[in-house]
Amino acid sequence: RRLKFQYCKVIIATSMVWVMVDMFLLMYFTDCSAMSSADCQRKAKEENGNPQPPKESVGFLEKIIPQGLMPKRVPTGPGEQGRAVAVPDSMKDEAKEKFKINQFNLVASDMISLNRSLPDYRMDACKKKEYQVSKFPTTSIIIVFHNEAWSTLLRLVHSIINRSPRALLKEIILVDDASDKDHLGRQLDNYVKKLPVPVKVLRSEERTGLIRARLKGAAASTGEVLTFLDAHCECTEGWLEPLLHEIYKDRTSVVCPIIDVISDDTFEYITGSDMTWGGFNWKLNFRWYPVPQRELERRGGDRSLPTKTPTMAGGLFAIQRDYFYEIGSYDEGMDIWGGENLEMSYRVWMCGGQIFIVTCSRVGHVFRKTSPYSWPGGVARIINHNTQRIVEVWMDEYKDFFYKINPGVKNTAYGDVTARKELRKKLQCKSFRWYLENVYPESQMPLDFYSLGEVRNKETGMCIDTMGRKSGEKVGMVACHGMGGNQVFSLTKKHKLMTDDNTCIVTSHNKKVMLGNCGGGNTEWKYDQKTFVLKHVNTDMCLQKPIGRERDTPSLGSCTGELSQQWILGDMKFD
Ligand code: LR7
Ligand code: MN
Repeated sequence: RRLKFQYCKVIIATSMVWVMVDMFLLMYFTDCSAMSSADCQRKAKEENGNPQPPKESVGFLEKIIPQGLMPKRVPTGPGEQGRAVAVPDSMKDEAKEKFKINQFNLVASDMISLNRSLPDYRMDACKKKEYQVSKFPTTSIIIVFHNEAWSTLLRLVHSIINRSPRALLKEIILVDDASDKDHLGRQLDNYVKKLPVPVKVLRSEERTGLIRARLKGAAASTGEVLTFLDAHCECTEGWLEPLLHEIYKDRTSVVCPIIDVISDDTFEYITGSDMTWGGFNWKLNFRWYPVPQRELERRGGDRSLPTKTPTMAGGLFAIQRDYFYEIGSYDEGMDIWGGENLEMSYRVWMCGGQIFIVTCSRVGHVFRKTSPYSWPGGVARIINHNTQRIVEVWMDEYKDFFYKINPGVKNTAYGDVTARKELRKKLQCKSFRWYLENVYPESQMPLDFYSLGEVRNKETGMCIDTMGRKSGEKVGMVACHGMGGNQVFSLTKKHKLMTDDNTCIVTSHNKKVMLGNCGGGNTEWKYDQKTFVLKHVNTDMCLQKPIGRERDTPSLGSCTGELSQQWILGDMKFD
């Protein structure tokens, strides 16, 4: 009997311990890992459909449980483990309305914990790498924002704190570019004071644009490396070490993580490919393209090694602080948004540095379809202004591609670029041609070309026009408008009639004139500058005006050399 009593006592004691452990874990699983218990309760309410930015909150459990000892959470809340969030039907109207504020689903974002968990998305080879973290430079993380939402901005800050080695994280610098939202004022100042990492909040009274805002952040930084992030990102496990590793090895390396996609609708975390790199087209739009075979081979097929990239997207990268200034930081003459990423890409490569996508580092970014904020002076004016500053300083004769396709831009003022030209001279930077030959031979800009501009038929006076169509569709022929755009073609020295976005004039198997990929077949044309004839090499036939019922597309015919087969090409440079 006594034994039985003892036995009962043990059971009671054990159950009590378990109840306590349960309570502890329950609190934890409700995902309050960086909140006071009051905030935790509020959070639970929010997750029940009353999203509000938390007023105040402290690094609660993070403070009492030392880093590294945190138990692995069993994530249950909305969006945990990077899952998509379903906005309840009762909130769909509100979600639709609030989408306009930031051009993403704010209601969905507000439903997700600021500490949401994410899977470890790295490839196995990356997880196995061991880094000499103690030797690495420290970093300041610079985040500029204009009217960013509370939940996206703070979820980013929490993801940095939760997933970066504390010893490497010197500080986080938030640069408020003249936001007018209440939650980004004193509420933000108070919130960040309680975080376990130093956070500086800098404010601009006037809207300066992201370029000058980043310069302001950089000037206030004390870390050895500057890491820039857009304000609506989330960092994943192990994101920082591989970036700093590259800079530690070579201070002239500018490094980007793989930029994964956070859905603007559901906030699902969707991994991007490690097989894309950055390029650009004639309009100087930044674009992702497949990494060419040559670059895969350079890495010996090891996809966990950093990929050299001709350009970077611009929002997410790390650079050694002194090197950032040595290489010319940013062009302070650039306004609001746009172009600074290509400017920096050309500058770094042409002036002796290099740019990598570090495939072991993954950071998510909310990609938006349109821009949510105001563009003082108009979108076109700002982008043309910034882009002209790039082409005038860095692109040498290749700037013609941009101007031909956008002739109207020449009328936009772009300010004074002499200081940037002097920088280029002082740093003894190489030519844009060198860049195309050595860094970006896959570029859509032909190294050498005979002509650049309209392709005008001598008999009809009409021009070839892509009509905005794609590869595989027919080519148009309409009145020449002299406004560039879809009527700009280049006859390259590889004898291709090329237009923007790697599209060429080709012929189909039934001898129709079509748009096609420049890397495909049937792309060669020979121009005779005396007879003005454009002969298609594979068929030995000539390009001519539309015939028969097809009145709006050029055709192929047996070569006669008559006026209907004669063409004037824009800006001819035959030698
Ligand atoms: O006036 C402004 N002031 C700001 O502080 C305008 C913007 N900003 C902030 C803004 O709040 C955000 O944090 O600047 C950051 C970038 O602005 P976004 O998010 O509107 O830009 P984006 O993501 O559409 O654009 C990409 O191209 C930009 C060109 O100037 C910048 O380089 C962005 O950093 C860049 N984003 C990325 O590279 C993420 C991946 C997107 C791609 C491809
Ligand atoms: Mn962005």
